[in-house]
Amino acid sequence: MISRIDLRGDALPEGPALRDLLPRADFDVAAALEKVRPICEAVHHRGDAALIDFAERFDGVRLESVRVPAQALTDALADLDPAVRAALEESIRRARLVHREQRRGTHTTQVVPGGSVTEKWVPVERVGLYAPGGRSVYPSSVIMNAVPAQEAGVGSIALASPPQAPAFENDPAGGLPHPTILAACALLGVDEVYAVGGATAVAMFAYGTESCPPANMVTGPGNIWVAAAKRFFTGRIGIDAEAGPTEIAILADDTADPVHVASDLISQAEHDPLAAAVLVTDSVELAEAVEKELQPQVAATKHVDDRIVPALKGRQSAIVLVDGIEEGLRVVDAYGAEHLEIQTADAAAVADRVKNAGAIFIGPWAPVSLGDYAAGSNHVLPTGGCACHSSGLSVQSFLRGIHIVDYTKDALAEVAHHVVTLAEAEDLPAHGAAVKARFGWKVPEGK
Ligand code: HSO
Ligand code: ZN
Repeated sequence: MISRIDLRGDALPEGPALRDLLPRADFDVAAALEKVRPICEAVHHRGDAALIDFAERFDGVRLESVRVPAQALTDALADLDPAVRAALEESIRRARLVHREQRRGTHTTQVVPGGSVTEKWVPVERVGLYAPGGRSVYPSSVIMNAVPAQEAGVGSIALASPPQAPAFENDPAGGLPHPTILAACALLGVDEVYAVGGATAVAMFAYGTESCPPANMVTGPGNIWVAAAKRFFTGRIGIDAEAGPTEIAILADDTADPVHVASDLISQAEHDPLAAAVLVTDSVELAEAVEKELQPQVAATKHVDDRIVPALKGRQSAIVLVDGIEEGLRVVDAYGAEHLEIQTADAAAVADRVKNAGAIFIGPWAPVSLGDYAAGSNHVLPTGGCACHSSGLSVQSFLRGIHIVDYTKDALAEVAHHVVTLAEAEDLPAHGAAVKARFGWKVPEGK
């Protein structure tokens, strides 16, 4: 069901060589880029008409308009199962608690008397959120994208999600995004919604169309086409990340419960045949018990043949055996998992030493699925090893820091000779002249 990589015995290699020993899915965004280019160009040139044609081709429904009427959101919320509504509301409440505290205030540094630099944080003006349809209808992801944007103070938030094909003639749900996505939007107060999917949604937000004003930034999960479209527009708009298939790594010792470890590996394998489930352990007994435990748990769940089995059997998943937790830490740092669980003795102390992970889950009572829905943490996290340089989605993702430089004449005079010296060293005398011009073309005496 899952392969083993045995790194015991010899000393572990360093850096990239260690990374090469660890499993990872192929996720070739560059190849997909060429295919999304004509789609993006069509949206650029033909606007809404292109979106409507692509919806017919990809989603099997001919839309009259891509904008979802407000009434559809109200209806979806009214029809939502009350238990799902209560769970979504609690998820929103907890996410708000955490994200509200991420807000940064304006800060001024007095560099010298009369010379200060203030950093003010300004929200992105307009953001387009994407919520996939099809296999991944995740209202929880709508929450994880909308809450940090709202808490950052983004003034204009729109959401796109693919229209559903009508299930029967005159199906009222045909042509609208999935009803739980619409209901989540209603709960969050996101009322500008478009029935547009995949790369075409990213293109709509990037260029704008007759119905949809352009956005400054696009965030949200998606398949490889969404990732490719985000790469296509990088530089023109802001993006969160090119999210790849989900990953769970678990660092565990012989104190871990194999039933929990197996269920957590399966929980993320459930997302995608390319999802990665990696157990790093120094305990052969645990490895064997987990291998044994996977069988009955997989047999008892859903999505077995299309996602879980291919994900666990894929080259991206493995049980990695190491000589002790010290080595385990090196392995999980080299891997840089999107989600990392620590199931060891003294798990908090071990977690404290981890350098690379999107999010860390400590001990037996913090499974990744808690974080997926209701811990208050964000579940939009760096994948594919990007955790070594990037963070998960946060309020900060939607803010720009602007430096405000405020110097008096005396404060400028004090440092003018350094500015002129550096300008000359860089062969940019006009830079120096811009300072000298303020002092009768002379360099003031420095202190
Ligand atoms: N684990 C996914 C997020 C998700 N799980 C949505 C359930 N629904 C990526 O972090
Ligand atoms: Zn998940």
